[in-house]
Amino acid sequence: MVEKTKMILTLIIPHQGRKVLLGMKKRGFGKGRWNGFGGKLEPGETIENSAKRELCEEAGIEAGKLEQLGIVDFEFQNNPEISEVHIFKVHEFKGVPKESEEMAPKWFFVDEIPFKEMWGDDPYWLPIFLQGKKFRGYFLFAPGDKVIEHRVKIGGFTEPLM
Ligand code: 6OG
Repeated sequence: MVEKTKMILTLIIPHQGRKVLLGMKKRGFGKGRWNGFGGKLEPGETIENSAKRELCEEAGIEAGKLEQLGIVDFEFQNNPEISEVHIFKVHEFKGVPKESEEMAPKWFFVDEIPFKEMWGDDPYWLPIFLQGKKFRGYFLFAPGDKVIEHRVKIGGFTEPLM
C-alpha cells in the first residue's frame, strides 16, 4: 500500500455562552456547508498562529487565548492525502464578525446547530467540543462525502486512531 501524505490544517470555533460562531463556506473545499474557520498552514507558521490568522481573514475577528480540544484525521477514499485537522475553541476575541470572500459568519445556539448542512463528521465530535472535552478522531469518507468509518476517543488528542 502506498503511504498517504499528511497535511496539517486548523479549525477554530468561537464559543460564547450558549452560542457558537460558524461560517457558511462560500467557495472551494466544503462550499455550501457551515463549518468553523480555518485552513492550511503557511510556511513557517505555528499551528496556533495559523488558526488565529484564518479566523481574522475569514471572520474579521482577533482571537484571544486558544484552547486546543481536538485533532481529527480525515481520509477520503481515492485521495492520497490525509488531513490532520487541529481543532480550537476561543472564548474571547476582539471585533465584530464580518463576512469575507470565503465565509459568511453567523451565531448559532448550541442546541440549534445546522448539522444537516455540515460535514458528516461534525455530529460525532462537535457535542464533545461543546462540552469542553478533549478528543481524537478519525473519519474515512467515501466518494459523495459519506462517512463510512468513524472513531472518536474522548480524553486527549495525542494518540492517533488511524
Ligand atoms: P481550506 O482547504 O478551505 O480549509 N475541514 C473539515 N471540517 C470538517 N468539519 N470536516 C471535514 O471533513 C473537514 N475537512 C477539512 C479544515 C478547509 C477547512 O475545512 C476544515 C479547514 O478549516 C472532511 O483552506
